[in-house]
Amino acid sequence: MKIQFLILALLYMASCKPGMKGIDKDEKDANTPNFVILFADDLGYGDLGCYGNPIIRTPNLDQMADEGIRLTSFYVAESICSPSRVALLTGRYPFRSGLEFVLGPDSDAGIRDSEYTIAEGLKTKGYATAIFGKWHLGHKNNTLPTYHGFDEYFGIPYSNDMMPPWVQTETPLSLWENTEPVEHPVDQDYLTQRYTQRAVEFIRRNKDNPFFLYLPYNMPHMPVNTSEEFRGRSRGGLYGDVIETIDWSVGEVLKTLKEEGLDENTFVIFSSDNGPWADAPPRMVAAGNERYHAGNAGLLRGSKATKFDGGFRVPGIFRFPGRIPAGQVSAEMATTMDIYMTLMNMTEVDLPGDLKYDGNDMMPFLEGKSGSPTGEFYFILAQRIQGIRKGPWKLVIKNEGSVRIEHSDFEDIKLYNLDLDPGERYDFSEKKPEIVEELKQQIAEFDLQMLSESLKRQSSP
Ligand SMILES: [Ca+2]
Repeated sequence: MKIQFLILALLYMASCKPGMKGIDKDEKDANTPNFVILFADDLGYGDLGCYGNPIIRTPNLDQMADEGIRLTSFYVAESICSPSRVALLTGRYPFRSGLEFVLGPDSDAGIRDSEYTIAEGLKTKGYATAIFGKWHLGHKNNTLPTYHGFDEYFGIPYSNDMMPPWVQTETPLSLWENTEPVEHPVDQDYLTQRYTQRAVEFIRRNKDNPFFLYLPYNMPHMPVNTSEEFRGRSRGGLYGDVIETIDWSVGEVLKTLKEEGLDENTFVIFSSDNGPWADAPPRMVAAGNERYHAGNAGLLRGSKATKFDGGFRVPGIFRFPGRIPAGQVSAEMATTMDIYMTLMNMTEVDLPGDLKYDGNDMMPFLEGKSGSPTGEFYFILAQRIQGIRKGPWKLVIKNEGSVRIEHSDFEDIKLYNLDLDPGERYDFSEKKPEIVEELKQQIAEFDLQMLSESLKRQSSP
C-alpha cells in the first residue's frame, strides 16, 4: 500500500516538472517543423546555375543553396519517374513496393496500401498535407494521393506527354482535383504557375499549424512549355525559359514562407526525379519538340533510364535556416530515400515494423555535425540490378537478360572512380581486382534480397 502510494506520488511529481504546463510552443515547433519538397521532372544535374550551368539563370535556387547545403552526390532510387517517386515517398527501393515500371494513363497499378508514405506518417502528427503536380503513383483503384496521406491534390497524375501524338491512349490528359479529372485539354503553358499558386495559397492557409507541401512539377519533362511572360527570357531557349519558370516558382514559395514568418521553421528541399531525357523518341521530336529540349547532365555520363550517373545523380538542395548551417557543399553520397527517414525521425513518427527501409536519417550530416550515413547505393533499373556505388567506387555490370543476375552478367564489368572520373570513362577493374570482388559480392547478395522480396510479394494477396 505504502509502495503504491510512493509510486503514484513519484509519477505525479514527474508529470509536474517546472514549466511543464503543456508543451512549450518553441519545443512543439522544433518537433513539428513544416516541410516543403520541390521536385522537378527530368531536370538534369547540369541544369541549374549552382550546378554549373553557364547559360540558364536560377538565382532563387542558387540563393537557396547558398543558405543551406548543396549535395553533389545525391541520388534518386531509379532513373525513371514512377519508381523514383515511390522511393522518395516511402524510403524504400522500388523493388520492395513492387512499383518498378513507369505508369501510363491506362495503367491499373499504383502504390499499394501496404506502403507507408511520408504524408501518412506526418498525418499521425497532425500535419496538413498537400500535393500539387505530378503524382505518378497510379490514379485508379485507390492509388491517388488522397488515399495515401494527402489531404488535397491538384495536378496531372502522370507525365505531361501521356497523350497523342506521343502516347497512344483514349484517356484525355487532364488536371485532377483530389480524385476527379476536372479540366482538359490542359494548357501546359500555365502548369508551373498554377501549381505555384496552389502552393502559396496552401502555405498561407496553414501558417498556424504544421504542414507538408509536396510540389512535384510536371516540367521540364518534354513537351516543355511555359507562359508568355517567361518565353524568350533565357539564352538557353525554351528549355531555359522553363527552368527559369521553376526557379521563379521556388522564389515564390520561399518568399511566402518569409512573409508568413515561417522561414526559420520550414525545411525546404529541391531535387529532381531523374536525369534528362536525352534520348527522347523520334515522335517527340516530330511533334514539335527539339532534341535540345532535354536537359543536361553536366559532367556526368548518361541520362534518364540509363544506369549511369547522369540518370541517377540529381541536384539536391536543402535549406532549413533554423537547423542547417548556410554555405555548405558536400560531395558525400546521399539519396532521396534518406529524405523519408530524416523527416520521419525528426517528427518521431512510429513506422510500421514490418517494412524494410533503405533510407537513413541524414539530419546530422546536413547540419554539418557528421558524415553522410549512406554507405552504399544500388543502381537498379526495370527490376534489374545494374551496379553499386560505395565510396568513390562504382561497379557497373551488364544485366540485360533475365531479371536476376547470372554469372555471365559479371563478364562485362566496369569499375569507375567517381572522385577521379565523374564521367565514368576510365575502367579501373584490372587495377583494383580486390574492390571488384568485394562489390561483386555485394551485388550478388543484394540481388538475393530482391529475389526474396519479390517472392514474398507474389505469395501475399
Ligand atoms: Ca521523370
